[in-house]
Amino acid sequence: MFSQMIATWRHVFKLDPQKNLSGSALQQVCQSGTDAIIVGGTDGVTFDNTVELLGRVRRYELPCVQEVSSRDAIVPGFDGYLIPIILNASDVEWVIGAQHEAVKEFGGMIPWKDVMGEGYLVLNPESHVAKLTGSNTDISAEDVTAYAEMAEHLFHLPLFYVEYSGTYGNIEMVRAAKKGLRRSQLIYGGGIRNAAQAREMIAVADTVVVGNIVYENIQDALKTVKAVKG
Ligand code: 1GP
Repeated sequence: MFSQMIATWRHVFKLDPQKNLSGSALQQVCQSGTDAIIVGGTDGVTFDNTVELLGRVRRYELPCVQEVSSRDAIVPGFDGYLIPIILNASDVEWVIGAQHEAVKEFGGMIPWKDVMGEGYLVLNPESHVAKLTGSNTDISAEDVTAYAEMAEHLFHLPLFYVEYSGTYGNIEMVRAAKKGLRRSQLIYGGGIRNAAQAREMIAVADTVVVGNIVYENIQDALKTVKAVKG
């Protein structure tokens, strides 16, 4: 079951369908011992480039899930689907609007047992996702704890994602999120570029997500797996 599978994840790589990754780098990523591949990105994600990346990852045995950012790019055949709900977005489109449109369009075809909502907190003001969603990133640790409590107790979201996409985050903010959670799984992603950073974040978060460094320095990316999983 999707929710049971995701609960075991400690380390995942997030691959962007718009970016180029050689066959050899993809093989190393998929055979690194990471728990899963998330396919997703903010810009330029299309049905075609998502299908292509899914097909390449499917040559390996690990789970592959899609993080949906555009309803036009939803591709059947993933092991599961993650639906971001941007809790600190100023534009309601990214809290409930885009999701509503997608459910209206695909309702009867959605395999709900393979779908999970992620309460996202976007904290890097320079990131594409922060700009796109108008996220309010100027918030305190107390705000973060309150968002986490709301995600778990009001919205019953199984996943809470502290997103610093593109920059390494403030560990105190991750601790503040953890403070607000009892059952929901805490995911951290953003700017992990080496083993030490991965180790620091996994000491607080339940799961760490490693993205950009895969495309910049594959060897350093691979070292984050061992740092997290030992
Ligand atoms: C992005 O949280 C992920 O959604 C990973 O971030 O690409 O900065 O590693 P990076």
